[in-house]
Amino acid sequence: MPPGYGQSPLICGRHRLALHRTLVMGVVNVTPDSFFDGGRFAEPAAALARARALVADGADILDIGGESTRPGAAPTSEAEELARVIPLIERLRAGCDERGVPLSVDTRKPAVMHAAIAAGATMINDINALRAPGALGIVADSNTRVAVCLMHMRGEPETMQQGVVYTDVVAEVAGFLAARAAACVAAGIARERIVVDPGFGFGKTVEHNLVLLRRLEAIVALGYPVLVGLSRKSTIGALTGRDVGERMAGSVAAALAAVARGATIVRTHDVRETVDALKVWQAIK
Ligand code: HH2
Repeated sequence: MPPGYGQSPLICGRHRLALHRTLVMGVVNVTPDSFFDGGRFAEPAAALARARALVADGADILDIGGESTRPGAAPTSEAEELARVIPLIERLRAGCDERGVPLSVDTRKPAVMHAAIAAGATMINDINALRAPGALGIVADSNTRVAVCLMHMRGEPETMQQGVVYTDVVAEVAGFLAARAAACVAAGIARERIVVDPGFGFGKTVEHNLVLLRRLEAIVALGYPVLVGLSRKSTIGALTGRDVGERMAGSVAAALAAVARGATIVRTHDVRETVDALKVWQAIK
């Protein structure tokens, strides 16, 4: 592990996020079709209330998404995604952001990244790791020095679970993330602005996800803070036999296993329960 890992805070626009304790990223999906919360917070008032509730529950970051990327999901148009997320970011900026909770936007579209930064988002969470033409430049050029989460995904959401084969999933994911982080640094994005994520469930079988989780240290060894998103995903369903609405306990267990292996940011729908679990974890540690 490089010297100083975990010491320097994550630069997230005007925020500096200390990484000596695990951070919890609360998910707000302003979509009709997300696999867990789709349709529940699609109306502006419901999304705003949800975001405020997650902050009250202890979220360190809010991740706002306007496109479902669950397996099989059809793409959302740029205009639709902008209409879903930008007004919410503008409304939240005045409330949550002033209280020190950075706003992240979960998007792979450069135009949404650009508009979200202008509206006050200070983190870009891109399941496509800034591979879309123009995406790298938007993050690199942002005067506000937004943070970026680079996630590994094999294929596209619509087809990514079909015929997935890796020779060595851990080596391939780590190699991809190292290359994308290097591309960011070469474009002028400081290391302290970069987070990496193995992308659980994105073009991976249950076994791939388990191997990645078991050997998460290989991703941590890249020297960037590691974000994990296992919340309510189908791997938890496969292990517990539970429907999506009943996967909270399994998700918290998986989050703790990831934290034990060095993850520093946990992306979750269940902020209150995850925060409690981490408090207990931290006290014992
Ligand atoms: N998972 C989802 C979406 N965005 N971003 C990162 N960095 N890591 C993840 O694991 C991740 C992510 C999928 O979850 P969700 O947003 O709840 O569902 P949907 O894509 O259906 O909106």
